[in-house]
Formats: sequence, structure tokens, C-alpha cells
Amino acid sequence: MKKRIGLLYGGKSAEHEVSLITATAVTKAIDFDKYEVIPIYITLEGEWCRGPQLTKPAESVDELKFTKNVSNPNYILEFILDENDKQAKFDVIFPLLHGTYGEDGTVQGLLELLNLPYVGNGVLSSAAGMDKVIMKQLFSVAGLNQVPYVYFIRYEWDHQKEAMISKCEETLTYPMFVKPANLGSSVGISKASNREELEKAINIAFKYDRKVVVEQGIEAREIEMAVLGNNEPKVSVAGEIKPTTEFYDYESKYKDGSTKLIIPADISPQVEAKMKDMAIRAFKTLDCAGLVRTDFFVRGDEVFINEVNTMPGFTPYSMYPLLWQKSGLSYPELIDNLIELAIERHKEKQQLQFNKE
Ligand code: G1L
Repeated sequence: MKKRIGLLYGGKSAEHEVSLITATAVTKAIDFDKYEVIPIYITLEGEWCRGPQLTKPAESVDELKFTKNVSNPNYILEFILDENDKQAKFDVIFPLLHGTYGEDGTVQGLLELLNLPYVGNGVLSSAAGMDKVIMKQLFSVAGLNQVPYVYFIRYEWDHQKEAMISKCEETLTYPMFVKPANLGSSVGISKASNREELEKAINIAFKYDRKVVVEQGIEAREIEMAVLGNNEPKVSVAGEIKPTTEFYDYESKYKDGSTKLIIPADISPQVEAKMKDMAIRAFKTLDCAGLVRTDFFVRGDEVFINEVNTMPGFTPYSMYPLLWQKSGLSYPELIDNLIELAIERHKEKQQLQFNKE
């Protein structure tokens, strides 16, 4: 019996197009002899549209765009829940959604309530991985080395600007990196080399979130590792992100492709071992499931954990799949693995007891 996969993508988010491109790539790699693939597209307006079963790869993203096919916006829920409709049954949902309503645990919560197995992280790790401050606090409890930081909310900034600036300057030295705490917004990040820039950077970051984190800027290499598994997570080789231009900022890093990925990264066995241990500890600390990409700063022999990404870039050209490819696991195999892990985790949960003896 073929497994029925619900490919969930699009979404009410800035990453809408990225999600579509990723979903297209997944249809090109997924084994149609093993899986029945049902596309579920969430429009930019947030409407859920189920497309017809795919029997071959989508040739372009446009093939995966559907328009609202029913007048009832809750149709998809009824469709998933309807026991009488054979079409309604999914064995696994593959959520390829970023940002609010996708990465922050809300979609995972919906799938939990529907009792459907789904690929990747659950509610807790998705939500914790979305908030940079919560993540740092958990890392700190786990004793994971990270760069110093401070954070505050908009209310504090509005009422005690001077005190917040002092908090930054007493704990950190310039340059500092200012970011919205919410990682779903891939915008609002800037570097500050003096007080004037710091104030400006904080104001920018507050446009995107009510909580802002200011991190110590350090001269370091950016190296990442991929983690895959549930109870016995495995770690890939390391990959380095090298800027190819002198001016290195967020835009150049993510938007115009002026970075190079070096896989495997040129690091000592000691540094690699340290990173592997930290990657596993971070995975366990956030109670992750399925996959996570762990990002580090490396300065000499010193390793700092920067963040984990519970929904990393996932085209065949993204760091996460490339790290596994160099570790001997192809993109189609990776997809297969993730689906199996989703089923395994769901089975384990089904065995739990929910009432008293
Ligand atoms: F389902 C997985 F495998 F957990 C998964 C889900 C989402 C892996 C990677 C992603 N990534 C994305 O959805 C995105 C970063 C491409 C945003 Cl649309």
C-alpha cells in the first residue's frame, strides 16, 4: 500500500515563494512508486486549497498554485477529518511552511489535534526555535557556549531608553548585532558599531517584533551542521558559509547569493567533535524531532552555538540537504528518512497513556 503524503506549502508569509520552490523540489525527488502525493496549498491570503493527487513531479511552481476550491474556508479541516471520505486519509503531512503560522508551532499544533503524523519538529521545539531569546536561555541552562547578549521588550525601550543602552554597553562591546527575537521574520537585522547606530538598529528591529535581542559581534567563521533523527539523532559533516564580498550583511548573505558553501568545512577533528556534541545537546535540549540545522560561530578552537533552525532551507541546493549529501544521504533518501521518522514518532506517541490506570 502506498503511503498518502499531504504536501503542505505556501502560507500567509514572506517565505511564500520559497515554500513553493521547496515544494516543487520535493515533488521532483519524492518516490511516486512509494508515495501518493496530495498537494495542499495555503494562499498568501491564508486560504487552504487542496489540489489533485500528483502522479509526477511538478515542472514549475505554477503547477502547485491552486485557487480556493470551495466556499468554506474550513474545508480543509473537514476534508482531513472526514472519516467516510477515503480521500481524506493522510498517512503523513509534510509541512513546508515558514514564519508565523508555519514555523512557530501553530501548524504543528493543528496537526497534533488532528492526530496526524507530520514531518519535522513538534509544537515545543518549533515554538522555542522561533524565539531567539527563549532558545538562548535554554542553551544556557544546557551549558552550551554562546556569545553574550542582552534583550528587552518594546515597552522597556519606550520607557527606559537610556537604561537599555547602558545595559547593552555594560554587557557588550561594539560591534553588536541587533535582531528581532522572532526568527520567523528574516528582516530587521543590523550591525551597530557605535551608540548612534545601536539606537537606530534597535528602532529598526522593533518594527518587526516586540522583543529585541542584541548580540556580541565577534570575528568568527560561520559553520553549520545538520541533525537528523528522533531518539538517536545523527549529525552530518560540517559546512562553512563564506562571504565572497567584502561587504557582508544580511542581504548579501541570503538574497543575492554572494556566499559560498564549503562542504565539508576545513576544521580540526577537535572542533568537529565539539560541534557534534553541541549539536546533539541542542537538539535534545529543545526536544527536537526529525531534523534541525545547527549554526555555530567558530573562532580558533572556540565554538559558540548561534542558533538552531527547525525548518532549514530545504531545496537540493540548500545547506541542510547538501550537508547530508556529502555525508552519503541523497535528497530523495533524506525525504524518505524524514517521512519514516514522522511515522515512528507518531507511533511512539500513540502508545502513551492519557488517563489514569
Ligand atoms: F518537514 C521538514 F522536513 F521538517 C521541513 C519543513 C520545512 C524541512 C524544511 C522546511 N523548510 C521550509 O519550509 C522552508 C525553510 C523552505 C520555508 Cl518554506
